[in-house]
Amino acid sequence: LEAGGACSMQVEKKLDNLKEKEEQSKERVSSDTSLCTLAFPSISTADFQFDLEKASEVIVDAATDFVQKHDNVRLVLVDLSQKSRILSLVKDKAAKKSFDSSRFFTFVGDITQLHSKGGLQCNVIANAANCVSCRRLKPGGGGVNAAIFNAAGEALQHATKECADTLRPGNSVAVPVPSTSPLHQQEGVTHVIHVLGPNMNPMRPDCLKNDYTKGCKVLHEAYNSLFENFATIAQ
Ligand code: AR6
Repeated sequence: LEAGGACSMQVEKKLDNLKEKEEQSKERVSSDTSLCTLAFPSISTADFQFDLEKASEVIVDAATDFVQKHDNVRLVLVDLSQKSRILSLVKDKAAKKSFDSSRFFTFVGDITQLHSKGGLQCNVIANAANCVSCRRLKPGGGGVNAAIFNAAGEALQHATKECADTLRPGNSVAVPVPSTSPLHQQEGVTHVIHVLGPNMNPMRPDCLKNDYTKGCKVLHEAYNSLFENFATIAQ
């Protein structure tokens, strides 16, 4: 009986330690507001059906390269679920590289509610853009594009139209979020960067038909373009 009691005490202590560590990491993440932060979804890996393993390599290469070259910025890969496979692949691959993990990390949450629900302040968020008709930037579609346009309201549609109408795969465009937008007011997001990644879904335009040599090149270009646009905003 006594041994059992000691055992459950040990388990409780371990749980307390874990909770404490979780709280500390949340505090570290939310308090570090001196760094300009970009939150981005995994481009092309849901509706556009890009291979997750290959995408995770591109993300880790592009992101670690970027944070090593730029001071005072943070990159955060976001997905909706704790069980997200792309988040765990990226976390595992990033852990094998030696770099400052407070400047590139993963986070579970809705990219449109990171501050209000997650306690994570991000100045800039990226959108996996909906260009399914003629590469034209527009609201709707599904996934993260619909979520961002819904959260930002009409103001973002108008602002997007002023900056660009179309986008080619591998490119991105930065759009200032008007101060009237709820995304600006409630979440503190000043810019949305629309990114168009490579498409492997035969039901969508410009399908690369499993050509991963071209696909990885275009995905790399998409992340480089996204990060360069972010660097300009962060300056
Ligand atoms: N917050 C964070 N991550 C999200 C959210 C959200 N609210 N919603 C989705 N994700 P996808 P794609 C993650 O399909 O593959 C769209 O319909 C999701 O789990 O949005 O580049 C557009 O209209 C995944 O990890 O983008 C385009 O036409 C990631 O965001 C087309 O799909 C990207 O998923 C682009 O396809």
